[in-house]
Amino acid sequence: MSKLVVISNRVAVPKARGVAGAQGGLAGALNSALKEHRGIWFGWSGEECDEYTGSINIQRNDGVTTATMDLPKQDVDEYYNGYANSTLWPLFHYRIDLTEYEREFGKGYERVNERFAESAAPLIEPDDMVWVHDYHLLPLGERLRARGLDNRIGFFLHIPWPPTRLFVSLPFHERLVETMLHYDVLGFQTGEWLESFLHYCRKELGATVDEATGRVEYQGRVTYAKAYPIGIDFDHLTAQGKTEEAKIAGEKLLSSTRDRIAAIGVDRLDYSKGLPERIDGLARFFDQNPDRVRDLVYIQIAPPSREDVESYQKIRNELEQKTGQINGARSEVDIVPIRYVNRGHSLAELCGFYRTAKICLVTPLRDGMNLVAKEYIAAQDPDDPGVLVLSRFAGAAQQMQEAVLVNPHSPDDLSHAIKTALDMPLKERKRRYDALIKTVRDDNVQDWTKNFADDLAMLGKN
Ligand code: ADQ
Repeated sequence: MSKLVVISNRVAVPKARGVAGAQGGLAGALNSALKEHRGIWFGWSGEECDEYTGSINIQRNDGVTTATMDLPKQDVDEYYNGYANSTLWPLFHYRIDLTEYEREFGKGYERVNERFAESAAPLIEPDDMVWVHDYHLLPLGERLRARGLDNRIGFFLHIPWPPTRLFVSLPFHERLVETMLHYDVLGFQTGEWLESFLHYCRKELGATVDEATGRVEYQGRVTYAKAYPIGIDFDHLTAQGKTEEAKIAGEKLLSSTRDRIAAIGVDRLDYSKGLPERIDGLARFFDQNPDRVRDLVYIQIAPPSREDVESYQKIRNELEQKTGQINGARSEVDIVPIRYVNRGHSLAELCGFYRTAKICLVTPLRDGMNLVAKEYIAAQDPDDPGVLVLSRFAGAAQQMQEAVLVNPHSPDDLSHAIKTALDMPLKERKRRYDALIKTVRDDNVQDWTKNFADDLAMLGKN
């Protein structure tokens, strides 16, 4: 019987939900997928070793088999902190100004992808389906093919695909995309990123592209590219929202905000999430509505991430400074307008916070999808739902048009959206919630997995 082999940079076991959350949406989504399919999840352990040995550590946890390998420090510096997080991540989030084009990073990236292929190949049997995840492993499919694997191999990109004009600034961009065309199925979060990818294939590679079906033919191989918007594990989240832990967290927030409305933001501390811009928007709101400092308290939950990368240290400092400035200018003895919490929380606690907060600000400058937007809606009380303020530039905005949509670069737009949310009558809150909950509940992570796996099974053998 064939099995599913999932390969991603990191592996997170189901129990470590708090940790998984801090690592990003990928972990939470895959836990559900792996429980459903008899499968193996392979990736880097997160540990550094003195020398690469190729040995892997296999564990069985809660119905999921995980296999991990350690990487030497040079690999972590060049592949993970380097090419993945200092080159591809900023470039794919349209931040060409932050993108570092170091030759050594590229070499490390190729070397580690080869190590992934070498260690994963023995785990893969002839009929298995292989599902590779995210920007760390774009060339892995080609590396596995070079080892003689003709399995169905699919790839899903969790982050945006940039417009061709930005992408061509990457040295060896053709080579990178050529390696991707060794996958059978390529998944993107939204039609927008898919369109950019197909445009690149046609314009820069001269591939034969059928936009209607996503069929890309290049050098005798066929790949199908399609959009699969990721969702949340709705049932799991709803269950977490009913726990005692969620109740206590919600009550704690409520009692500490007293008669003020709580607005919340929950983001990894990342420049793509538009955090300083959000604080500017709040400052503008308080400037334009000085009498409302007593109405609103904003809670920003932002666990640090990728702290070895310089641009992440900068964003942390910038956020701390901005929060300090606005609190310095606006606080009263009994009032602090912004609370900044620099750590992770369990999903149950987050659910409690989401339900208590009457406004959620999800305002990334660019985001593949953004699961916080969906989690917030899922956690609401249907009889008294809160308001989601959502960036137009998050992938989630394509499915969530009934949110209050904003341009996160504009402090005036943000200020206006906050005011709209604060003053929104119950009837309109309910109307918007009823539309939003539908997509959050129906287009969930189980569907996402099934859609991708079904397509891989069906389209993969070409
Ligand atoms: P991320 O950039 O990490 O994921 P997102 O989709 O918002 O972004 O997922 C974050 C996850 O981390 C959420 O599930 C959230 O609950 C959790 N989280 C955030 N702060 C937390 C905290 N303080 N404590 C605990 N958990 C916390 C990438 C892409 C996204 C895409 C996902 C999934 O960048 O665009 O939506 O993958 O594909």
